[in-house]
Amino acid sequence: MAEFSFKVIIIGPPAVGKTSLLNRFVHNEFKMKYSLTIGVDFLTKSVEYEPLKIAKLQIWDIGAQERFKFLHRSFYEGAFGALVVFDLSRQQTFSGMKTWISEMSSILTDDIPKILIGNKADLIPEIGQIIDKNEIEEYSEKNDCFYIETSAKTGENVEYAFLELANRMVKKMVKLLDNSKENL
Ligand code: G3D
Ligand code: MG
Repeated sequence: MAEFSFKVIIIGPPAVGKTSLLNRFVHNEFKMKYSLTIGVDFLTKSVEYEPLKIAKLQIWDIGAQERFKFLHRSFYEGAFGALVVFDLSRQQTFSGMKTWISEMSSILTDDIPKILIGNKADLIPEIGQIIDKNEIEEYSEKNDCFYIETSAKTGENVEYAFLELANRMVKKMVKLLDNSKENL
């Protein structure tokens, strides 16, 4: 049985690869076409964050609802971790991603572990570094994120990103449980 179960959300501007990352992680596949709605609200996958220690991730993809701001609140509610995605091949998705972070912090009262993802790293050798790396790292640090570059297409770092998030959520949960024991 899983020791912990977490709601995880994937947020970020359209077409940065959120659904592709989720499908790469859960099904280990990359399809060229996903319909705007994936038809399910979330996918679950268990990860071994330490030998023989299992955490169950319930991962929510906002899908077509991203266009409807009034639906965002219920999407954020209960999330214990977030993957915040932008597209390394499109500069405007970096500022677009920031809007998602601010919206999330305005809705969730507690800070949750966040992995900042620069996706489509496979395109960099071809198109070069479009977004200033120092700027990304500075932003990441300031906003208490952990930055990872991934490719849903090749699979590079995808598992690592989810595992890193799982580890951070477990650490946070253990700390919260310890604190509540102290207060008993
Ligand atoms: P979204 O869920 O954030 O809206 P999608 O994004 O997962 O639907 O992906 C949007 C487009 O980016 C898709 O292309 C998808 O194939 C492509 N994509 C996603 N991840 C990567 C990646 O790591 N590398 C590359 N090269 N492309 C990626 P289409 O052509 O179907 O619109
Ligand atoms: Mg999608």
